[in-house]
Amino acid sequence: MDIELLQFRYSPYNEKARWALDLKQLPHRRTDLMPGPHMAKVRKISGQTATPVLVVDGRAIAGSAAILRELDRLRPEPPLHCGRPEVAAVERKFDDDLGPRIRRKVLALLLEDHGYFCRVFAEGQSALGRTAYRMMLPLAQGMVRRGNGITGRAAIDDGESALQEGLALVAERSRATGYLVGADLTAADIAAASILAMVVDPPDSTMTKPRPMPAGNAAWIASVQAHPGAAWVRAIYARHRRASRP
Ligand SMILES: N[C@@H](CCC(=O)N[C@@H](CS)C(=O)NCC(=O)O)C(=O)O
Repeated sequence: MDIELLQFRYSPYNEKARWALDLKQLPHRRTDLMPGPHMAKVRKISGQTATPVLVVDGRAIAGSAAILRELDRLRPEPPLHCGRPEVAAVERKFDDDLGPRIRRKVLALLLEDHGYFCRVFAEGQSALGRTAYRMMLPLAQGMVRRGNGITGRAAIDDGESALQEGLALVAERSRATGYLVGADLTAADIAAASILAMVVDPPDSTMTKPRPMPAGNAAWIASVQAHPGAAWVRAIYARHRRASRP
């Protein structure tokens, strides 16, 4: 079986797909794309532009939830329990509601420093690719803002509300067993931890942002660390996400 993941290195939805591939130890290739220039290639392969896209023997599967379901089918162990309604409901809450809202504030802060934005999103590219990306960013940033719904101050502030809602949700749901649904890791934990990792920034992980970091970003990350929900994200990463390759 030939498996390729078309991905952004720094993205919670791509992190979900990588996490599942790593847990299931499925041999595969990863192709790093940069937000913006990725569009033509991803559209050609999958008919839409969002990453991650998993290509299995030439068949493209788009969307992290669909990818996790497919990986559970292809390699059932360890199970992610994607078919359980409660797992799917928590995954959907993070994927479709909290994730896009939190991401608006994450991207708005990253766009305050174009050099840093490029470090985060163009890592792993050739020197030429990185330079070209840095040069096009002043023009491309409008597209990033529009594409992600960053319409102004209210949209950015709403990202903070969504973050607090997500942290409270995982702190509450994980109290009994350490996991969000039942007593084992499921797609619900992977979705929630990947999305909250954008701000919790678990140390030495595939979602740790490069240092040094612009002050605004560093202050935001520092402000959440004492929350029990952030402690849960760090614990899930330490226990279940040992991969070092983004
Ligand atoms: N619901 C989708 C969301 C995927 C998504 O928003 N991907 C972003 C990166 S975080 C992307 O590729 N955006 C660029 C685009 O849509 O063209 C999923 O779960 O995979």
